[in-house]
Amino acid sequence: VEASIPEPQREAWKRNQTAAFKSSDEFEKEVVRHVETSLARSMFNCDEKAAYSATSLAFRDRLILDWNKTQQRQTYRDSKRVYYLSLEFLMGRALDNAMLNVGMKDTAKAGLADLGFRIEDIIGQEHDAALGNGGLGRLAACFLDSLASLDFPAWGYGLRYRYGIFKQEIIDGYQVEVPDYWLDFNPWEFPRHDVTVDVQFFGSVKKVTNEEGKSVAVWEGGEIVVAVAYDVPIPGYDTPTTNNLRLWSSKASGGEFDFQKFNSGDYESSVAEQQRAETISNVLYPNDNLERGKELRLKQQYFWVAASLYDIVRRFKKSKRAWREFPEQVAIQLNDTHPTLAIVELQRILIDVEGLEWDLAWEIVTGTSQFGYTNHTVLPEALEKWPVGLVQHLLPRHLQIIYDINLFFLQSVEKQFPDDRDILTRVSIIEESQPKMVRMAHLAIVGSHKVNGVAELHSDLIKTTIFKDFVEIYGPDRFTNVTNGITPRRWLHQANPRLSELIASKLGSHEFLKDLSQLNKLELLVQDKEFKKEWAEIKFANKVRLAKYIKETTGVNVNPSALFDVQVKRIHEYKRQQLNIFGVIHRYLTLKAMTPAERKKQLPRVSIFGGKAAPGYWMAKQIIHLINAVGSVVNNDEDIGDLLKVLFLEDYNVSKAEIICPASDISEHISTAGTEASGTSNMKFVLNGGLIIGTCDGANIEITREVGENNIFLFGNLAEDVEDLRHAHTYGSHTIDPDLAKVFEEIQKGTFGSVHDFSAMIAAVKDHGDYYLVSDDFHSYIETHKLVDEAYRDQEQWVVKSITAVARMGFFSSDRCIYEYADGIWNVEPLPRRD
Ligand code: GPV
Repeated sequence: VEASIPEPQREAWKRNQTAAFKSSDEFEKEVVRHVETSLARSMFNCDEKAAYSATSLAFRDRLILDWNKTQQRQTYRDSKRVYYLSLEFLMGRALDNAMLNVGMKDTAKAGLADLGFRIEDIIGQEHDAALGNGGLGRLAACFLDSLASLDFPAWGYGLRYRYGIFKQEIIDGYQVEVPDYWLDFNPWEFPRHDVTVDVQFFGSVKKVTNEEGKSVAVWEGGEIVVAVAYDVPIPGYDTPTTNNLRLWSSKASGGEFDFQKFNSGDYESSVAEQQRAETISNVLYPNDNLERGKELRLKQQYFWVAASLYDIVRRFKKSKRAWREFPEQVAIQLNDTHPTLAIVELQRILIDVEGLEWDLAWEIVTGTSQFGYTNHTVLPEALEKWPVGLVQHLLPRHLQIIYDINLFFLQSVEKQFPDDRDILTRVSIIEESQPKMVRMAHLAIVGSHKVNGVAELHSDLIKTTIFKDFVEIYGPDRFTNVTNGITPRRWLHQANPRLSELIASKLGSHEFLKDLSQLNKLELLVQDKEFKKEWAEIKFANKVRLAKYIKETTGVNVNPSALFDVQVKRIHEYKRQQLNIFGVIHRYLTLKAMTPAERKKQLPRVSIFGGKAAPGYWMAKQIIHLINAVGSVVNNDEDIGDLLKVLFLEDYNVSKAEIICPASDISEHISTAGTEASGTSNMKFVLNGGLIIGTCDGANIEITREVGENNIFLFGNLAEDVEDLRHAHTYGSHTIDPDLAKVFEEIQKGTFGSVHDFSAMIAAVKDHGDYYLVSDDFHSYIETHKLVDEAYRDQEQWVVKSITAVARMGFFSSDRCIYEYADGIWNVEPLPRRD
């Protein structure tokens, strides 16, 4: 590449190469330069926001230098790349992460102090990048961190939503949604106005005969929306590798058509067209584990998939390789079924644009290590289906291709199972319902070479329930498991710096942050008095920090010596925050029934909740209301005092999780067995020295295997018994647990206000079959909480449990996940810098 540039010019470029800052002096210079030029301010009006902006720009400049070199290296080496397609990337804040990953936080701290700022205040200025709902989006963010940290040539592709997940306010105990407009100043993105893709919608398909006498499909008419790339640098930890997250933004194609309208005085409608185009990337759909089948959502999906594939193909074509080599150069991971149209779009490009024959094209599309599909749920309401009519209208050519894919697929199934008519109906990509629907999961399985679940139980469940027929058809090898993980950089080093430093001091280095299995050496120290003392002190300090935050945001005083019991995650009936709050009410009633002398012997508890409800999920909103209603009674009851406090923390997000996770003693992961695919916050809490109370569900099972049964509190019915229990509720006699019945009576007395509001929650258990088994698990839940209390009284032993559990968490690093995907699904190698 270099050889094409004449020597003298090359010299001039080299002489003037931008250098990254190395000292705090150089860093300060950069900050001041950005304050004075990029921000047009000065010493006299540089507030914390401006200092944040300038600091971020200084770091962004640094990242871009590494980013350029990484991209050059990847292009030059022309090795296989991974493309992670996700509609959600829940990144949180970038500055602290960038400083830690490039190893310059101390430098920045000194520099900022010199200029009169405290680094924590500056970090706190940043608005979270909240382009995701919950676990699925955060998993994508952890994977990007691991991919870069392990030097994999990898790109993330997503949408640049103008509005991320809404901001939650609690008003009179109810959730109120406020738009999250986060783009007014975002120093972390690079607009690439020169990187655009035209994306077509609507129109019709014509069959024409080409010069070679072949009949080909031409998709014509409709409208064009332009995708503009915005690039976000993703720094790896302790490596110069800096990967790219490319987010697409939609804008109108200002073509001749617009001008005609404009000239003919139709200004308003040409503006309206522009606005319509821009709505595509306007807003993140705020549903977690739920698909509502909105047309705009399908538009988002195709817009993002078409732009990303065009980009991927464009990059591949630069290498001048034959199409057959595409699966050797490109691995595409589908984060749930949202990007499934990529399979159809690639087939369309190959046959309609590149002129390949169907069979050859389909061989490439389904090639080994081409598409992988990750499933994240078995809940039927979350499985995507699109009405055939809608797909026909929006993407007429794609519907034809889907029908052809289905035809060939069903023909082969028919050959394989000639005596089984029903299997065809069951596995068809088209559901013969009224209206007919396209089943995206079926399309994803047929088009991918590997399908994975996200924890062992979940991966077994998909093979035996929702995708059973496909195991018969393709054999068990198409299905695999990759248990989720989390990045220890953000979730230990960044969120809990003191614990990270203590561990580093004992292990002799920070290497464990890149090889988390090294934590196991901590087990040798569980009897070290001094170490245990420091360990406990750090947990206490983290609880003090959270108590301070609680005081500031809710006005409630909590005692940091109390047992902190945390459940933070999206509000969902299957996650069972209702079980938790019913348990809290039971505790309250138990305390109330005691004499003051008995009460004195009880262990103080702080019950902390947080999480958003989808705006249209009425029952989830009632649960939030009940939690707040219970809090306002319990927190003001003088009989109770410090013995029980109930808090709902507003607007739970990534940056708040970084304060909450390190401060928990016990956290709740209490989904109905078989419903939570994996869960990842369970891992975050244990990695920070908290224990968990949980059901035998998702990754809880593997956490138990790793940390040992003595270091976790399990309760409740097993997944294998759920179906029978549900059946018995509906067809047998259904009796409610007596302790739970007392809780219901208390609510119905009006102790917590609005009886009317809470009646539906009670009816769901009493009258509507208790689908989530709240009553079945209640007794076991209460008994297990008693064990938690007892165990916590023995602080010495509790700390031993805490250390032991952390020491055994190495498996849950997202680095381990990435190695498993790279090996078993993508067939890609890392590309470290050769110095
Ligand atoms: I489907 N998940 C999510 O956050 N949103 C969704 O729409 C769907 C799944 C979650 C699962 O609920 C978690 O169990 C899992 O840990 C996470 O995806 C990552 O795999």
